[in-house]
Amino acid sequence: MHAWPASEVPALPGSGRDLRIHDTATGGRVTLAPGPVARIYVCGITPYDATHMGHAATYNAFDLVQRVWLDTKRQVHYVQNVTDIDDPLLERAVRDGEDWTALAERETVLFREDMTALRMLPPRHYIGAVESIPKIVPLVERLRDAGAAYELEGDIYFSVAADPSFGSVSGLDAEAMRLLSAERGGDPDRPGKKNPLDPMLWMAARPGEPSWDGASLGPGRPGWHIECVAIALEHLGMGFDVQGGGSDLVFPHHEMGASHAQALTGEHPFAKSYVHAGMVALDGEKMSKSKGNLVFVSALRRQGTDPAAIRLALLAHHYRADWEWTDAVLSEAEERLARWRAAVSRPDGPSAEALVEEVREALADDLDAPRALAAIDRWAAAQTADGGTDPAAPGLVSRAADALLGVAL
Ligand code: 5CA
Ligand code: ZN
Repeated sequence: MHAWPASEVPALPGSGRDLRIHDTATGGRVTLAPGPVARIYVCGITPYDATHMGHAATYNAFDLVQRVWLDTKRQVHYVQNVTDIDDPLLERAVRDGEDWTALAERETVLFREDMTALRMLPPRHYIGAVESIPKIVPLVERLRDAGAAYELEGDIYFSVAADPSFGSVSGLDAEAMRLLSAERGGDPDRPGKKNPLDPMLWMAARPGEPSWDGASLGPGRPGWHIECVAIALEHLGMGFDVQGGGSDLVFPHHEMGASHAQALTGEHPFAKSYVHAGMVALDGEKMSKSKGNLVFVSALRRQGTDPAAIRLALLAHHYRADWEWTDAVLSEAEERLARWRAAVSRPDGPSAEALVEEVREALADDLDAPRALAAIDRWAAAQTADGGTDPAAPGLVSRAADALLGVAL
């Protein structure tokens, strides 16, 4: 699949700092030390509805990771998937009497437009689950042949017992895992499984549902976790720097993905760090396509909301916090955008070299975007109150907001 166009990342004087970030697997702060090419995999959308503020907040967090790395003069090898075949997508297509491929295509097009408008830097590889099936099938066969997977009434399950480090991403106990598995696409109560937590790798063709050639597996379609593993291994390999997504993906998705990859390769770890964004809520509940309590990026854009204001609304919250979308969040962001634009439109201003370092330091410190915004707020306030004499300052602030935060002033 093709991704979306990259917005320009202005060059800044000096160099950024290495990122210290919260790693779910160790439960603490780690200093990432990528090579000259940093490698990141971020789980993409399931395209059965439009991009909502929760998705946008999560992609904003990983866009900041990419921008911090670019500012350290590294290249970034970013891979993102599209879950373009899955139960909820098929259910929505049936509900609306629409062809599932047309639904997935339409929502993916809209997602690309939203990401472009929000100045999210595109992945180098943007890969669909369906186009990856020829890569997935041999992986499932290998797991089965190695005894790490077994058949149950034609379906193939992964055996979590095959990975000695199973549990090391989420650190959850068996009971918590069982509850989350039932909630998030697993089938812990299906009789005949070796372990209730074992996830499906390959689902034998069901009547009336799409299926693909599975070679020795028979016709069917892939399980969710193995899709992301196949794409990550193909384009990044083992031991990449960051596996990212929202906190609802910690278990089972990222736990199972790590176990699949570790059982396949005999190597550990799948990713060097696991980074998770908090959940955005609306009216007290997690924004989710299944519940329908959604604020869409595209709907706000259609109403004429400046995408830079949407981006500032996301940046005003720390990526690990759970937070609530409200109209006030957006209007505060619109006011901030107006203040910043007024401040950078003057011919000179207070010197901004120290400000750039403050923004760099805030982002390197577990992506503390609210602290970065506060620093720019202070510069804009000083500009308004006393002005300044540095003719380079407004341009530098404008370039820093764009390069480091993706906000075009
Ligand atoms: N296709 C899978 C990942 S392989 C998936 O989870 N798709 S999704 O469309 O449901 O979510 C896309 C991304 O947005 C995921 O990283 C998910 O964790 C994140 N996300 C979903 N809802 C929210 C929310 N309310 N707040 C923050 N992030 C969210
Ligand atoms: Zn995924």
